[in-house]
Amino acid sequence: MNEPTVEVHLAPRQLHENLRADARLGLTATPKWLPPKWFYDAKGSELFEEITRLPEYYPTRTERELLRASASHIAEATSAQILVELGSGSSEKTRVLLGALTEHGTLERYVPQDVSEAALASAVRQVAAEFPALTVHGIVSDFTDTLHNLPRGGRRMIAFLGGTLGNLVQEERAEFLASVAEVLEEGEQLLLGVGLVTDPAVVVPAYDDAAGVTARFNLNVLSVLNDQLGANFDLDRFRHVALWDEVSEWIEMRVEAVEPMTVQVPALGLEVEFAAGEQMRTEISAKFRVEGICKELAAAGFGSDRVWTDPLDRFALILADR
Ligand code: AVJ
Repeated sequence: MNEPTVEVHLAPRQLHENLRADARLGLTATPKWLPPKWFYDAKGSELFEEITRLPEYYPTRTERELLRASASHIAEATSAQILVELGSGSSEKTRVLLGALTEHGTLERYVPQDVSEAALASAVRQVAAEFPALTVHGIVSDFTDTLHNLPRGGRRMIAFLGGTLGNLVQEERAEFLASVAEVLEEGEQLLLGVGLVTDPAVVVPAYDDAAGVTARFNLNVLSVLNDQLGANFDLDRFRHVALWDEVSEWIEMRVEAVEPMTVQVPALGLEVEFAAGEQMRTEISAKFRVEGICKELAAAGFGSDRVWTDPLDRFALILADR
Protein backbone atom coordinates (compact mmCIF):
# COMPACT_ATOMS: atom_id res chain seq x y z
CA MET A 1 0.00 0.00 0.00
CA ASN A 2 1.19 3.48 -0.81
CA GLU A 3 1.35 5.60 2.31
CA PRO A 4 -1.34 8.28 2.08
CA THR A 5 -0.17 11.86 2.45
CA VAL A 6 -1.83 15.12 3.47
CA GLU A 7 -0.58 18.50 2.38
CA VAL A 8 -1.73 21.70 4.03
CA HIS A 9 -2.05 24.54 1.50
CA LEU A 10 -3.65 26.76 4.05
CA ALA A 11 -1.44 28.24 6.71
CA PRO A 12 -3.43 28.29 9.99
CA ARG A 13 -2.81 32.01 9.99
CA GLN A 14 -4.41 32.36 6.56
CA LEU A 15 -7.51 30.44 7.65
CA HIS A 16 -7.75 32.69 10.68
CA GLU A 17 -7.33 35.82 8.55
CA ASN A 18 -10.07 34.64 6.18
CA LEU A 19 -12.41 34.01 9.11
CA ARG A 20 -11.68 37.45 10.54
CA ALA A 21 -12.38 39.13 7.21
CA ASP A 22 -15.61 37.17 6.65
CA ALA A 23 -16.83 37.74 10.21
CA ARG A 24 -16.11 41.46 10.04
CA LEU A 25 -17.95 41.80 6.75
CA GLY A 26 -20.94 39.67 7.77
CA LEU A 27 -21.41 40.86 11.35
CA THR A 28 -21.39 44.54 10.32
CA ALA A 29 -23.73 44.07 7.35
CA THR A 30 -27.48 44.67 7.33
CA PRO A 31 -28.89 42.05 7.46
CA LYS A 32 -26.08 40.13 9.14
CA TRP A 33 -24.75 36.97 7.55
CA LEU A 34 -21.89 34.44 7.75
CA PRO A 35 -20.53 32.17 5.01
CA PRO A 36 -21.34 28.47 5.56
CA LYS A 37 -17.75 27.26 5.29
CA TRP A 38 -17.15 28.26 8.93
CA PHE A 39 -19.51 25.54 10.19
CA TYR A 40 -16.82 22.94 9.68
CA ASP A 41 -14.47 22.91 12.64
CA ALA A 42 -13.93 19.42 14.12
CA LYS A 43 -17.23 19.62 16.03
CA GLY A 44 -19.14 20.99 13.03
CA SER A 45 -17.78 18.29 10.71
CA GLU A 46 -18.88 15.69 13.26
CA LEU A 47 -22.35 17.22 13.49
CA PHE A 48 -22.60 17.25 9.69
CA GLU A 49 -21.78 13.52 9.61
CA GLU A 50 -24.56 13.03 12.16
CA ILE A 51 -26.94 15.02 9.92
CA THR A 52 -26.19 12.68 7.01
CA ARG A 53 -27.56 9.78 9.08
CA LEU A 54 -30.82 11.52 10.09
CA PRO A 55 -34.06 10.08 8.72
CA GLU A 56 -35.10 13.52 7.40
CA TYR A 57 -31.82 14.32 5.62
CA TYR A 58 -32.39 12.61 2.28
CA PRO A 59 -29.59 14.20 0.15
CA THR A 60 -26.68 12.03 1.33
CA ARG A 61 -28.41 8.69 1.09
CA THR A 62 -30.06 9.65 -2.20
CA GLU A 63 -26.72 10.64 -3.69
CA ARG A 64 -25.09 7.46 -2.36
CA GLU A 65 -27.78 5.31 -4.01
CA LEU A 66 -27.43 7.30 -7.19
CA LEU A 67 -23.65 6.79 -7.14
CA ARG A 68 -24.19 3.06 -6.62
CA ALA A 69 -26.55 2.92 -9.59
CA SER A 70 -24.44 5.05 -11.91
CA ALA A 71 -20.82 4.32 -10.87
CA SER A 72 -20.22 1.69 -13.55
CA HIS A 73 -21.66 4.02 -16.23
CA ILE A 74 -19.47 6.85 -14.95
CA ALA A 75 -16.45 4.52 -15.01
CA GLU A 76 -17.20 3.65 -18.63
CA ALA A 77 -17.68 7.29 -19.57
CA THR A 78 -14.37 8.45 -18.14
CA SER A 79 -10.75 7.68 -18.71
CA ALA A 80 -9.66 9.73 -15.70
CA GLN A 81 -6.39 8.76 -14.09
CA ILE A 82 -6.67 11.30 -11.29
CA LEU A 83 -9.82 11.97 -9.30
CA VAL A 84 -9.73 15.32 -7.50
CA GLU A 85 -12.60 15.72 -5.06
CA LEU A 86 -13.43 19.19 -3.80
CA GLY A 87 -14.97 19.41 -0.32
CA SER A 88 -14.47 15.68 0.20
CA GLY A 89 -15.31 15.63 3.93
CA SER A 90 -15.28 12.00 5.07
CA SER A 91 -15.07 10.70 1.43
CA GLU A 92 -17.70 8.20 2.53
CA LYS A 93 -19.87 8.27 -0.62
CA THR A 94 -16.86 8.62 -2.90
CA ARG A 95 -15.75 5.10 -2.02
CA VAL A 96 -18.59 3.73 -4.16
CA LEU A 97 -17.21 5.68 -7.11
CA LEU A 98 -13.60 4.75 -6.33
CA GLY A 99 -14.62 1.09 -6.34
CA ALA A 100 -16.09 1.33 -9.83
CA LEU A 101 -13.30 3.52 -11.19
CA THR A 102 -10.49 1.28 -9.96
CA GLU A 103 -12.26 -1.85 -11.14
CA HIS A 104 -13.27 -0.82 -14.68
CA GLY A 105 -11.31 2.32 -15.13
CA THR A 106 -7.98 3.93 -15.47
CA LEU A 107 -7.82 5.58 -12.05
CA GLU A 108 -4.42 5.81 -10.36
CA ARG A 109 -4.69 8.70 -7.94
CA TYR A 110 -7.28 10.11 -5.59
CA VAL A 111 -6.75 13.69 -4.40
CA PRO A 112 -9.40 14.71 -1.85
CA GLN A 113 -9.51 18.37 -0.79
CA ASP A 114 -11.25 19.73 2.29
CA VAL A 115 -11.06 22.71 4.60
CA SER A 116 -11.21 20.39 7.64
CA GLU A 117 -7.85 18.76 8.33
CA ALA A 118 -9.36 16.37 10.88
CA ALA A 119 -11.98 15.03 8.45
CA LEU A 120 -9.42 14.77 5.65
CA ALA A 121 -6.75 12.96 7.67
CA SER A 122 -9.13 10.18 8.65
CA ALA A 123 -10.62 10.02 5.13
CA VAL A 124 -7.24 9.48 3.42
CA ARG A 125 -6.31 6.75 5.91
CA GLN A 126 -9.54 4.88 5.27
CA VAL A 127 -9.48 5.24 1.48
CA ALA A 128 -5.82 4.20 1.28
CA ALA A 129 -6.55 1.11 3.37
CA GLU A 130 -9.53 0.15 1.23
CA PHE A 131 -7.87 0.88 -2.14
CA PRO A 132 -4.23 -0.17 -1.78
CA ALA A 133 -3.54 0.25 -5.50
CA LEU A 134 -4.44 3.97 -5.40
CA THR A 135 -2.07 6.79 -4.55
CA VAL A 136 -3.97 8.95 -2.07
CA HIS A 137 -2.95 12.53 -1.45
CA GLY A 138 -5.12 14.91 0.58
CA ILE A 139 -5.03 18.69 0.33
CA VAL A 140 -6.22 20.96 3.15
CA SER A 141 -7.30 24.20 1.47
CA ASP A 142 -10.06 26.36 0.18
CA PHE A 143 -11.34 25.01 -3.16
CA THR A 144 -10.46 28.11 -5.11
CA ASP A 145 -6.85 27.63 -4.01
CA THR A 146 -6.87 23.95 -5.04
CA LEU A 147 -8.15 24.87 -8.48
CA HIS A 148 -5.10 27.01 -9.04
CA ASN A 149 -2.79 24.21 -7.87
CA LEU A 150 -4.48 21.24 -9.50
CA PRO A 151 -2.36 18.07 -9.64
CA ARG A 152 -0.94 17.19 -13.06
CA GLY A 153 0.47 14.10 -14.65
CA GLY A 154 -2.67 12.42 -15.92
CA ARG A 155 -6.17 12.93 -17.18
CA ARG A 156 -8.31 14.41 -14.43
CA MET A 157 -11.87 14.35 -13.23
CA ILE A 158 -12.95 16.87 -10.60
CA ALA A 159 -15.78 15.66 -8.37
CA PHE A 160 -17.87 18.18 -6.48
CA LEU A 161 -20.55 16.17 -4.73
CA GLY A 162 -23.05 16.47 -1.91
CA GLY A 163 -24.92 19.46 -3.29
CA THR A 164 -22.27 21.84 -1.98
CA LEU A 165 -22.54 23.91 -5.18
CA GLY A 166 -25.90 24.99 -3.75
CA ASN A 167 -24.12 26.87 -0.97
CA LEU A 168 -23.09 29.44 -3.58
CA VAL A 169 -25.40 32.08 -5.01
CA GLN A 170 -25.74 32.28 -8.77
CA GLU A 171 -22.92 34.76 -9.44
CA GLU A 172 -20.55 32.79 -7.20
CA ARG A 173 -21.52 29.59 -9.01
CA ALA A 174 -20.87 31.16 -12.40
CA GLU A 175 -17.44 32.29 -11.26
CA PHE A 176 -16.63 28.95 -9.64
CA LEU A 177 -17.81 26.81 -12.59
CA ALA A 178 -15.95 29.03 -15.04
CA SER A 179 -12.71 28.61 -13.11
CA VAL A 180 -13.22 24.83 -13.01
CA ALA A 181 -13.75 24.86 -16.79
CA GLU A 182 -10.69 27.03 -17.19
CA VAL A 183 -8.30 24.76 -15.29
CA LEU A 184 -9.52 21.59 -17.00
CA GLU A 185 -8.15 20.56 -20.34
CA GLU A 186 -10.20 19.25 -23.20
CA GLY A 187 -11.25 15.66 -22.49
CA GLU A 188 -11.19 16.17 -18.72
CA GLN A 189 -14.42 16.18 -16.73
CA LEU A 190 -16.41 17.56 -13.83
CA LEU A 191 -18.70 15.25 -11.83
CA LEU A 192 -21.24 17.37 -10.04
CA GLY A 193 -23.81 16.25 -7.44
CA VAL A 194 -26.68 18.67 -6.85
CA GLY A 195 -29.97 18.61 -5.00
CA LEU A 196 -33.05 19.11 -7.17
CA VAL A 197 -36.09 21.27 -6.44
CA THR A 198 -38.50 19.07 -4.46
CA ASP A 199 -41.57 19.37 -2.29
CA PRO A 200 -40.89 21.85 0.56
CA ALA A 201 -42.57 19.34 2.89
CA VAL A 202 -39.59 17.09 2.18
CA VAL A 203 -36.84 19.72 1.96
CA VAL A 204 -37.63 21.79 5.05
CA PRO A 205 -37.53 18.91 7.57
CA ALA A 206 -34.17 17.87 6.08
CA TYR A 207 -32.86 21.20 7.38
CA ASP A 208 -34.94 21.27 10.55
CA ASP A 209 -34.88 17.76 11.95
CA ALA A 210 -36.88 16.55 14.94
CA ALA A 211 -33.78 15.55 16.93
CA GLY A 212 -32.34 19.07 16.64
CA VAL A 213 -29.00 18.01 15.14
CA THR A 214 -29.20 20.61 12.35
CA ALA A 215 -29.99 23.24 14.98
CA ARG A 216 -26.79 22.33 16.84
CA PHE A 217 -24.84 22.30 13.57
CA ASN A 218 -26.16 25.74 12.68
CA LEU A 219 -25.51 27.28 16.11
CA ASN A 220 -22.02 25.72 16.11
CA VAL A 221 -20.87 28.52 13.82
CA LEU A 222 -21.29 30.84 16.82
CA SER A 223 -19.00 28.55 18.86
CA VAL A 224 -16.45 28.80 16.07
CA LEU A 225 -16.52 32.60 16.45
CA ASN A 226 -16.22 32.19 20.23
CA ASP A 227 -13.22 29.84 19.91
CA GLN A 228 -11.41 31.59 17.08
CA LEU A 229 -12.21 35.25 17.71
CA GLY A 230 -12.78 35.24 21.48
CA ALA A 231 -16.43 36.21 20.98
CA ASN A 232 -19.04 35.66 23.68
CA PHE A 233 -22.08 34.43 21.76
CA ASP A 234 -24.46 32.69 24.18
CA LEU A 235 -25.79 29.77 22.12
CA ASP A 236 -28.79 29.40 24.42
CA ARG A 237 -30.03 32.82 23.35
CA PHE A 238 -30.15 32.00 19.66
CA ARG A 239 -32.49 29.65 17.86
CA HIS A 240 -32.20 27.75 14.61
CA VAL A 241 -34.37 28.83 11.65
CA ALA A 242 -34.69 26.98 8.31
CA LEU A 243 -36.99 28.25 5.58
CA TRP A 244 -37.71 27.51 1.94
CA ASP A 245 -37.42 30.52 -0.36
CA GLU A 246 -39.63 29.60 -3.26
CA VAL A 247 -38.54 32.45 -5.48
CA SER A 248 -34.83 31.66 -5.25
CA GLU A 249 -35.55 27.94 -4.79
CA TRP A 250 -33.18 27.59 -1.91
CA ILE A 251 -33.21 26.63 1.74
CA GLU A 252 -31.98 29.36 3.97
CA MET A 253 -30.62 28.72 7.45
CA ARG A 254 -30.46 31.52 9.96
CA VAL A 255 -29.76 31.98 13.63
CA GLU A 256 -32.29 34.17 15.43
CA ALA A 257 -31.58 36.21 18.56
CA VAL A 258 -34.31 35.36 21.09
CA GLU A 259 -33.72 38.62 23.00
CA PRO A 260 -31.79 41.85 22.50
CA MET A 261 -28.09 41.47 23.20
CA THR A 262 -24.64 42.86 22.64
CA VAL A 263 -21.93 40.41 21.65
CA GLN A 264 -18.24 41.21 22.02
CA VAL A 265 -15.85 40.07 19.31
CA PRO A 266 -12.45 41.02 20.75
CA ALA A 267 -10.33 39.77 17.82
CA LEU A 268 -12.16 42.26 15.60
CA GLY A 269 -12.51 44.98 18.20
CA LEU A 270 -16.25 44.81 17.54
CA GLU A 271 -19.39 45.03 19.61
CA VAL A 272 -22.30 43.55 17.72
CA GLU A 273 -25.88 44.43 18.63
CA PHE A 274 -28.75 42.03 18.04
CA ALA A 275 -32.38 43.11 18.34
CA ALA A 276 -34.91 40.63 19.69
CA GLY A 277 -35.96 38.38 16.81
CA GLU A 278 -33.12 39.55 14.57
CA GLN A 279 -31.98 36.87 12.15
CA MET A 280 -28.51 36.30 10.73
CA ARG A 281 -28.15 34.17 7.57
CA THR A 282 -25.67 31.32 7.93
CA GLU A 283 -26.28 29.26 4.78
CA ILE A 284 -28.20 29.00 1.58
CA SER A 285 -28.61 25.56 0.06
CA ALA A 286 -29.94 26.08 -3.45
CA LYS A 287 -31.86 23.30 -5.20
CA PHE A 288 -31.69 23.04 -8.98
CA ARG A 289 -33.68 22.08 -12.03
CA VAL A 290 -31.77 19.83 -14.45
CA GLU A 291 -32.28 22.21 -17.34
CA GLY A 292 -31.12 25.19 -15.28
CA ILE A 293 -27.92 23.61 -14.00
CA CYS A 294 -27.04 22.32 -17.48
CA LYS A 295 -27.42 25.87 -18.77
CA GLU A 296 -25.13 27.14 -16.03
CA LEU A 297 -22.55 24.49 -17.01
CA ALA A 298 -22.77 25.39 -20.69
CA ALA A 299 -22.40 29.09 -19.88
CA ALA A 300 -19.28 28.26 -17.86
CA GLY A 301 -17.68 26.55 -20.85
CA PHE A 302 -18.57 22.87 -20.45
CA GLY A 303 -19.56 20.72 -23.40
CA SER A 304 -22.02 17.84 -23.29
CA ASP A 305 -23.32 16.48 -20.00
CA ARG A 306 -24.67 13.13 -18.93
CA VAL A 307 -27.28 13.30 -16.17
CA TRP A 308 -28.43 10.66 -13.70
CA THR A 309 -31.32 11.28 -11.30
CA ASP A 310 -32.86 9.17 -8.54
CA PRO A 311 -36.35 7.70 -9.00
CA LEU A 312 -37.92 10.50 -6.89
CA ASP A 313 -36.02 13.25 -8.77
CA ARG A 314 -34.51 14.70 -5.62
CA PHE A 315 -30.89 14.62 -6.65
CA ALA A 316 -28.82 14.65 -9.83
CA LEU A 317 -25.33 13.55 -10.76
CA ILE A 318 -23.98 15.34 -13.81
CA LEU A 319 -20.85 14.36 -15.70
CA ALA A 320 -19.81 17.41 -17.71
CA ASP A 321 -17.13 17.19 -20.38
CA ARG A 322 -14.66 19.95 -20.87
C1 AVJ B 1 -22.90 19.68 2.77
C2 AVJ B 1 -23.29 21.90 2.17
C3 AVJ B 1 -24.34 20.22 0.97
O1 AVJ B 1 -26.36 22.29 2.13
O2 AVJ B 1 -27.30 20.38 2.47
C4 AVJ B 1 -26.70 20.18 5.94
C5 AVJ B 1 -24.84 21.28 4.54
N1 AVJ B 1 -26.60 22.31 5.96
N2 AVJ B 1 -27.70 20.65 6.71
C6 AVJ B 1 -26.36 21.14 2.56
C7 AVJ B 1 -26.01 21.25 5.45
C8 AVJ B 1 -27.63 21.93 6.73
C9 AVJ B 1 -25.08 20.61 3.25
N3 AVJ B 1 -23.92 20.62 2.30
